Amino acid sequence: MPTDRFHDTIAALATPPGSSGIGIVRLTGPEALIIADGVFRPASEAAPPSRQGSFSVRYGHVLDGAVIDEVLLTVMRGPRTYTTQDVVEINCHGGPVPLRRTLELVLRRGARPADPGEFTRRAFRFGRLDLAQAEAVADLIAAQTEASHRAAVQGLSGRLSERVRSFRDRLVALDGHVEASIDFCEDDVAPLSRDALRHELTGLVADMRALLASAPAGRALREGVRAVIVGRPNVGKSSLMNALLQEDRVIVTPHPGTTRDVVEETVDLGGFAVTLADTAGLRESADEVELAGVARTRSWIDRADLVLLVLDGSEALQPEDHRLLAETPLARLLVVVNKADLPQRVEAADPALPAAAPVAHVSALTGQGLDSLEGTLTHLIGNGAGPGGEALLTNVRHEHAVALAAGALDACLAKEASGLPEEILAEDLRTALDALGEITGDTTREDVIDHIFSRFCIGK
Ligand SMILES: Nc1nc2c(ncn2[C@@H]2O[C@H](COP(=O)(O)OP(=O)(O)OP(=O)(O)O)[C@@H](O)[C@H]2O)c(=O)[nH]1
Ligand SMILES: [Mg+2]
Repeated sequence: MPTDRFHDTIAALATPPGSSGIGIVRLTGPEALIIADGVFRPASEAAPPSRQGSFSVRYGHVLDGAVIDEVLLTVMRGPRTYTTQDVVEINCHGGPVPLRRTLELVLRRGARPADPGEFTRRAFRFGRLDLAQAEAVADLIAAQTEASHRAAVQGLSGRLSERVRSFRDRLVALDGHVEASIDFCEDDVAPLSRDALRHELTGLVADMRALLASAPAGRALREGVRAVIVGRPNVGKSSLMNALLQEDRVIVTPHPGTTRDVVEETVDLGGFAVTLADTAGLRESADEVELAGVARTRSWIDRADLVLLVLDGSEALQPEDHRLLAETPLARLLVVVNKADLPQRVEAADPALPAAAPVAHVSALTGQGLDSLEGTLTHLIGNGAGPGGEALLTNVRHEHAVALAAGALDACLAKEASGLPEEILAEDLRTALDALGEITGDTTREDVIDHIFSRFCIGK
């Protein structure tokens, strides 16, 4: 997209088509105020839009010979606007006819129809948002769940961009020192000792890897997490489900085989949207209905992000327990030893429990140990990172770029260790810089930027 396109005036509907209380025609660009003057007549003796104060609203009419609509018109003067250019928003009645005719009128007066995401693209082009923040705007609009909404707000806050920029600043400084060792003409930057260079590189890689470690938490925030509760009959799976949901959602009875079908419910655990699935107890000899439930449970285990394998701590482990312990992939396994309120036959250090999987001792009946179980769960989901505070990688494109940068610095360290000259090291530093610039948009190719903005709706 040629950049001079950003210096003409664009207009679009900022609200969805159809009928609504109000609908907004939005304009931005150098001619926005002049065009507004031509279509809007303020009520009483008020000044026309071009002489209206910034961030003020006027009541009046949109006219095309005759009155098209009774509206409120807001003027926002650049540079402190969304696009950094003058912005005019006309709040029309939200019917298709007044909106269409108002839009047609401003187009006739010299505005051109905005491309999808062009308002935000201007915000990016003129430095009000970086690319990561612009992507977060699209994510915010597309967010369907509380969790994905939270991830988008996080991105929009610019915390990730700040973190990435601090990496870039350190790399630029490092590159300056390395260049100085190559070319002594630079008089204001001192070359760095190899020790200091190694130290700074190692620190940078560690910080980048720490950010990369937040990617699972970012993904979990954006997409939510599926946790399946499995175990043999009567161990207290449904009781655990109810305890985690804090409501009597599923039926609990003293009879094995109570739950016949999978029951799903989403709960907020430590800021993550966790979809819990209570399943039918797994055992070999069972009736036809139960067997069908068992088959479904197995497919749930295959698709879950986490498997909560419930054992009855008041009984010795049985062949079904052993089989489940052996069958569940360790990386996704959390062992829950239930009925901690009863005398225990399964101890914390029971050799049958896999040493590499976390084990929680709880009582679904009394609530004992549930807080600690929730803590373990959110820790597992977020890989140690959580939705608050720190910057998170919530976007695969960003994750890929940080991994590329960290990889380049690893390569740089390896070359340094084998005594290669600064000229060679500088190449890796520049690869890392370019990779990081992909996130904020400093080095992103125009076609990639086009693709990112093509996902936006018109009017944003
Ligand atoms: N003492 C004690 N009893 C419990 C606890 N958790 C569950 N129970 C009891 O164990 C029995 C079975 O509980 P459920 O939650 O229905 O067990 P389930 O694993 O869902 O059983 P199925 O659906 O048949 O596979 C019920 O009588 C519960 O009250 C616990 O922590 N302590
Ligand atoms: Mg049950």
